Amino acid sequence: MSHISPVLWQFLVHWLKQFAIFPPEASTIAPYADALYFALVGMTITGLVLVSSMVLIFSIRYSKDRHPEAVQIEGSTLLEATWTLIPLGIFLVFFVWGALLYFRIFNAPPDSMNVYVVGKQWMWKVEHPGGQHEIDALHIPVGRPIQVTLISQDVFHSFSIPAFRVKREAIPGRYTTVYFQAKTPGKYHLFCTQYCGTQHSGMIGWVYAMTPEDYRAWAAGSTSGASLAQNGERLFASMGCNACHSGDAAARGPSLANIYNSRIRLADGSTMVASEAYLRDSILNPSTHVPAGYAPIMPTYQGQISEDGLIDLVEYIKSLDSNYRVQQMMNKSEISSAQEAPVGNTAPAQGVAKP
Ligand code: HEC
Ligand SMILES: [Cu+2]
Repeated sequence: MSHISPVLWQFLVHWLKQFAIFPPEASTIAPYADALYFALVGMTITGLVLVSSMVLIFSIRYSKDRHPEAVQIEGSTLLEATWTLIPLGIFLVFFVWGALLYFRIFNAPPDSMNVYVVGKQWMWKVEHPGGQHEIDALHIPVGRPIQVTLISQDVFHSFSIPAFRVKREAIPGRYTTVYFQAKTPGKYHLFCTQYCGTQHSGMIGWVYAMTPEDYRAWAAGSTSGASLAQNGERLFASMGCNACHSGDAAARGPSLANIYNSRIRLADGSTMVASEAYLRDSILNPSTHVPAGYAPIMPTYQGQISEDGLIDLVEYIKSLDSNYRVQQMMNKSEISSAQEAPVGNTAPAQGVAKP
């Protein structure tokens, strides 16, 4: 088709690729999402052609000129069964196909690297485990599964990277996650796709997918010197949490070591898994789930800690898990060996550079 006009053709290809109508397939999931999308469009067009050509044919065949006298046609069970069962089959195929894809998109592999993203009127704040902060930008390595843990500081936002075929709501008061793995290094648009106030349209940013080496260099160069867990440790001390959570048996609050991902027995006899959401909730609403054997004396910290601070505290409590500590140490040694030179007395980026 390029003989029409090379310039026009180039323009069309460029426009389709660069703008939201058909962005590049830059993540591992993108071709699968597109396959489903095109199959749906294809089926819809087939249905459209089928129905409109039948309308046309019947309106000619049963027109007033050919059939001046109306004739009542009684139903046909076979015909009705056919046009019920065939579409039912088609819809079930799409249901199963869509569900399988959904599970793939929302279940991050266990080895994925977690990045926190806080939505806020009108910006995306990104926090890497090594303590790198970014606004309206997200640096990630290609070829590695990335899990984004989202939360909003005010209203509903929606985190969308069209080139990765990823979209997930950022909800106030609740962590949601989404996962992707970038394939091609490059710069991709990041949008908020939920109307969130007057400057919603300006809530855009860039995702920088980098080679693992470039990413490692970036992570080492942009660290603020303290990981999220280290910031959390500081906050834990300054907010007086360790007055009650000192870890020894006589303390008024339970020890927080190793509680992450463990099953907590509550005072009412039920149990709960101490997820990120559980930890965040325990700080803001301590009386909602009280662990067995403790009096509900912890004060609420509602309105006193920002979402960023809560992320730091949650990461700190997670770091009290011995396995997590080991993992952090391993990442740390990997990053320093990758740099081949120590970075003075600032702590190297932790937990970010596992290739
Ligand atoms: C006055 C003492 C006190 C202070 C201060 C305190 N806590 Fe607590 N905390 C408790 C007690 C008692 C419980 C268990 C009963 C409950 O949940 O109310 C608890 C429960 C928790 C839990 C849930 C633990 C579990 O095993 O389910 C977390 C997480 C937690 N606190 C974190 C914090 C953080 C973070 C701070 C500081 C911002 C803090 N606490 C400050 C006394 C305290
Ligand atoms: Cu928004």
